[in-house]
Amino acid sequence: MDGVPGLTQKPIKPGERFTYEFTPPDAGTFWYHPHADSLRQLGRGLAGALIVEERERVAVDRDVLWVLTDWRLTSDAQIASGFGNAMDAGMAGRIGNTVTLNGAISTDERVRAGERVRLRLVNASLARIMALRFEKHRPLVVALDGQPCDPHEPEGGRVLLGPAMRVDVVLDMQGEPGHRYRVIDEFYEDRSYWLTQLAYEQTPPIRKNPPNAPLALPANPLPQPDLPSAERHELRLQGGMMGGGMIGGGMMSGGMMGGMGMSGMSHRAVWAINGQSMTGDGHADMPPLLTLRRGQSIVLAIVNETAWWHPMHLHGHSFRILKRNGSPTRHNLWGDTVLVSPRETVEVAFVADNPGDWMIHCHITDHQVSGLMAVIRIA
Ligand SMILES: [Cu+2]
Repeated sequence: MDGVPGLTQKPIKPGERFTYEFTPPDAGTFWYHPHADSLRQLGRGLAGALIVEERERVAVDRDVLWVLTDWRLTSDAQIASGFGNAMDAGMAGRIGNTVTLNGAISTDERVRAGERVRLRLVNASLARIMALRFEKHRPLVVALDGQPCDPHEPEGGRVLLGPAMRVDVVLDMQGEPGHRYRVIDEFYEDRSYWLTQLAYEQTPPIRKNPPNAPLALPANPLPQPDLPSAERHELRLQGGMMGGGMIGGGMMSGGMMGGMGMSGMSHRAVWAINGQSMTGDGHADMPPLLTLRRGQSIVLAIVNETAWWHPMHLHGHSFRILKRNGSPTRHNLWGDTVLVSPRETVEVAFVADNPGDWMIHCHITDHQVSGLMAVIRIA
């Protein structure tokens, strides 16, 4: 049920219906969106959050969801045309000019002094990466992409969220009643803006000090990869503008260049993984980049040879985030999307326990449809 049309399931045609039936193995914050004509359908807002609750009650006063979506709007507030243009494809993707919180522009999110909130952040944008700073507050990250981690303060106090990423944070509302505190997104230099404000009610604090209850979420039943016996593979991300290594014009193997996707929208290949470019919505007839044996532990080294950020998403699995540029990560991090900075190498590990054909792709949708996508087969 984490499929891709033409690969693992048929697209749902206009007027048709399809019932998704599955038992979610893991509690956490997830989301869903189409993988057909992805750029326009997701870019026009066809996405939603999927929350799987823990069996045990989590000790917070409120559970709050913020689905954050970036839009490129015209001056009369219509969705701008020009999806899939070459500039967006080869650079940072279709970054917009308006960010909504649960579908609307927000100036105030009401909170109560003293309360402990679990805030589920979902970045449902096509391309915008976010780095959220909570003025005078100290968010603690407790889960990434639905998977619990050791509670920790994010680096620099900023919650980093690439497209498709989810971060659960715990926020103790230790501000003053009646005051407002900005939530600022400062990922892109010189283009910071405030997303909303934590707007405190006038009422006195419901408690003086943060509660003592443990912050760690109950574990999910994830299979631990066996690192000594793990099979190692490298995925080299290539292409884009300004990166050196521009692709195109016969350098790439694998064919399908500029092929028509299922949508009929043509996307030129400007990115590649290990020299292969899968474009559009993917191609059922393109051979898998990797074929893995079911049950095998896998280490994937994702090597970003480009000058751009890439949130790399694997379908059908969650992986452990092991290393960044050779240094072990802390806080026991798992995810299904890992944000890889320019020239960075990130190592992830997982057990290939879910048989089938699974996409791995950049979740900056312009990058995905113009070549930064591949199939991993688990047989
Ligand atoms: Cu990308």
